[in-house]
Amino acid sequence: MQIDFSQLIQEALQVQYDRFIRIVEDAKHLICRENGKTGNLDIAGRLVTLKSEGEALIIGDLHGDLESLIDIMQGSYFIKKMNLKKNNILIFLGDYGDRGEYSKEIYYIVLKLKLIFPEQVILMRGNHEGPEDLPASPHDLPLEFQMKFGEKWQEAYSTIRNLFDCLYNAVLVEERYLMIHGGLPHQAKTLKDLAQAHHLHPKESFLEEMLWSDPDEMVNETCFSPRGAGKLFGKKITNEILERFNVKILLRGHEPCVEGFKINHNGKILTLFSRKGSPYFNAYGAYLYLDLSKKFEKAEELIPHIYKF
Ligand SMILES: [Mn+2]
Repeated sequence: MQIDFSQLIQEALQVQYDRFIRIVEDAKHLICRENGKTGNLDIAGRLVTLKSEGEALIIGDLHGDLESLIDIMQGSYFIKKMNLKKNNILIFLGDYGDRGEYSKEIYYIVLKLKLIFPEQVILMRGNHEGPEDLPASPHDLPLEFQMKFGEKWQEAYSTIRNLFDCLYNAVLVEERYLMIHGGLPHQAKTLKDLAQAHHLHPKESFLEEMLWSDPDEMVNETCFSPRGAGKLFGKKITNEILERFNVKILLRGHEPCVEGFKINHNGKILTLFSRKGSPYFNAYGAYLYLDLSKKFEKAEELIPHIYKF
């Protein structure tokens, strides 16, 4: 389908309550029911296994920064590429809203993209889309909804919260990558632990760690995170878990990076942060444009495929 991205932005900026709710509801029905093979995606629980063919555009945290999303979509020509080939996949690593003032527009745009390209867009869950007992702070989305939708804001808010429960916990590209918003769940044993992390929560800490944890160079195994949720995890955990799932590199978002990206744990982790401006310090945002058929051993080899803006 041909879509005009600048028209989609205008639509998002002007959207009224009824249409917003309809898009969120439609996306919720679509995403929550996704199961089994759909195009190049193979879905089990909330884990997507992706074929190692075609290309992927991978976008980190946006946090309400509409300008960065526009820069990425226009700079990458990826909508055109999705139109050309069904195996070109757009992946968002989560954290669409809060902090910037265009949270609702970003949600609208990514959900609309999912509805237009159902087999080619993967929306992952960030800690700002987490379960209600793990609230992220600041959480500006309710306030944005109040200003935009007036007294109907609560209905809009509970509708989008239901959708959050269906966003994806993890994406796996066999023998290559594991994608998770925050970090590696240090006691995960099977792919089912990743796929069912939301159902196992809060009994098991898998989901909390996947949404909230960060890699740390000083920690050996795990330790308490200053974020108050999730953990800091060390190289030993990274080596163990990546080996367990037979992948080389963890691709994640969650942490602001001065250059828009950073590498941890001897090239086994690449962090992407795809928004700029206040309240963060990073001079660049970055995204990754990846040929999924190629095998890379270390995150350093991905640097030529990272685009900074
Ligand atoms: Mn985050």
